[in-house]
Amino acid sequence: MAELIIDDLRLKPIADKVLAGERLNFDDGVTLYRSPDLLAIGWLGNYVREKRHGNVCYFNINRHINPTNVCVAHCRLCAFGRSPDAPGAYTFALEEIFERAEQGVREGATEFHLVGGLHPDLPFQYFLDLMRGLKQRCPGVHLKAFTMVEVGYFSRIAKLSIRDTLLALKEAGVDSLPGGGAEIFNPRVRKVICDHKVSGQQWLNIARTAHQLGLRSNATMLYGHIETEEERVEHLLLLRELQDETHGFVAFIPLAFHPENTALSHLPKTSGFADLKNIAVSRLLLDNFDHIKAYWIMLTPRIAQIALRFGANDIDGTVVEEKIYHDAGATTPQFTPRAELERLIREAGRVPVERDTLYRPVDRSKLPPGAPSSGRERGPRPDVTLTLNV
Ligand code: V47
Repeated sequence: MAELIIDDLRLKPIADKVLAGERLNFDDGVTLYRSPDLLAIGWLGNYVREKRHGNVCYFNINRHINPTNVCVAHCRLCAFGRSPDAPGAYTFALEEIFERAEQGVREGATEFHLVGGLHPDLPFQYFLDLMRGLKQRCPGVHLKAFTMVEVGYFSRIAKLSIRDTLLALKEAGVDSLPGGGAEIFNPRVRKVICDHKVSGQQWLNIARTAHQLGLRSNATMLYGHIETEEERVEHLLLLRELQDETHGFVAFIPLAFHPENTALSHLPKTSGFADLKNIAVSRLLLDNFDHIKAYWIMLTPRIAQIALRFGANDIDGTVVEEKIYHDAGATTPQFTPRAELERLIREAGRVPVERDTLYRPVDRSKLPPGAPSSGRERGPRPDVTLTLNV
């Protein structure tokens, strides 16, 4: 590994700790965020990344499915949610989702990532039927479904405890939970960007309960809006504390705020500098998380590729259909074929490894007969736009 060159001398004691394998504290996190010495911070993030994962970079063959964009929360950060009668509001009938899922299986997907709006009229049963139907039709595919925010909402509408809501979801087929809805835990920030969502404490409690029930999850942080450096560090350390307790988090994904078409559209987009800094600082602070994901949809493939040398060891998957970021002005494609993900990874000097949701390598020669030999090679079929407005 090349030599570490530090321009910002405030980083020296932090570098010493990282090289000695010592845990960083709150003040270290704030210093890292305030320092302009991105190359030194990236070097340290990469050091930790290579110690854990060597040259390997993971990707997966997945498909995102958003059952509905109808949402009662009306978060200022969001461009995806709609009122039931607003133009563009949609809710898929279960059969439409099954059709998309079966297409995903034909394309070699090992994971469905399912998240959606907080719908005022869909009963909890719709989501249980959705999970059961998917498991029945696509038994080999991992269902990573419903954020802590959706679980909190289901528990309210079904009048069940969080524990019973999670147990019902697990029994219906949910295998793990995605990391969304965490945003920034601090109440000052939540009041502005997502005032009707579960609180930060509730998000953490739902994650804790899920982990206790054997459901693993991811975690995210939405940066680049009104949060301070201290609030970011506080968020990361709360995740680290819960991870010490449960070891239930699989991967952490820093998410860059996209302001277009949101109530915060006056805010600037994040810079490449901030995106890479967030990858590296999260790698350094989250010493008990195995995986840091550079989600190419949000970062762009260009920045995600560089992130593979700043602390990230995963570039996410093929995705196929993405609405949350594209409604908020993302200019990335919605689908990147396997070969292109592998090319991006190799060009960054890493070795691409296809993984499943829990980071077990996927051996396509061992998949059941009829499964695609190498995941999807061709682009998605033109979209099916059968929608049901309820
Ligand atoms: O929870 C919403 C964020 C999240 C905007 O777990 C926005 O593997 C930026 O959580 N600008 C959903 N961000 C995405 C997500 C995710 C993505 C990929 C992988 C995984 C995983 C999880 O997107 C939301 C919210 O934090 N979001 N609106 C916006 N305008």
